[in-house]
Amino acid sequence: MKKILFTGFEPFGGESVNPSWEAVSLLPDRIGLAEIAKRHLPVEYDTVADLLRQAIEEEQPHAVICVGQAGGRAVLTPEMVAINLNDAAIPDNAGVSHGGETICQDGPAAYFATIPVKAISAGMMEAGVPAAVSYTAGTYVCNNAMYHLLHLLAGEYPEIRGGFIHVPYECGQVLGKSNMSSLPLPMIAKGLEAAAKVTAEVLEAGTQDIRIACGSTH
Ligand code: PCA
Repeated sequence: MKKILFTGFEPFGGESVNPSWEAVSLLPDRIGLAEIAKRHLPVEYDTVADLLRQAIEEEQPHAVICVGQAGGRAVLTPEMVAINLNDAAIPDNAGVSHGGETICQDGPAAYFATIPVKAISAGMMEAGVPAAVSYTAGTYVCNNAMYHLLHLLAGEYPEIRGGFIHVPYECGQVLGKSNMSSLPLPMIAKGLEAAAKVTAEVLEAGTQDIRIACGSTH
């Protein structure tokens, strides 16, 4: 049995729900070979790193998958990479704004996810959930969280895998927004279930080379 810690965010940007947390909270406690733990995160640049560290210490997971809303995207998007940059037009929920600062002065420019991103995307589609690998998690709080997570894991918990999945608006959020993509919440949750299943299978198989786990051919 492998433990996977999922996180979801609170609402931001004038929304009353965040489908990331709504979907995470729908996940059962067991999915295939995985035991599921969950945490709710604030949309704040400065608190996420400590909260992730605390959750990892408490739960001792084998993998951490953070989930966030990417309003306007049409499909679930497992993220391949987090970059060392905060740069967003809107402040976070604590009122903090960033306009082009690095996240970690002593950190690398980017980290690749260490969950099997390509296999997760394929597994979601096999489960009937539209998905695509994304190569940008943006430069707001989600990318910041993914970068902090991967920086922490690389430095202190190299045996724990980490990554991020962006999800579209859920249907109720686009009432009154014209031409905006959305998916039903149960479908978003089903996609996250597929992600847990694939991640647990890869962990059980003990695949050492993440490029193989990612399904890369080079
Ligand atoms: N989405 C935002 C932050 C929180 C969330 O759910 C983002 O993509 O950065």
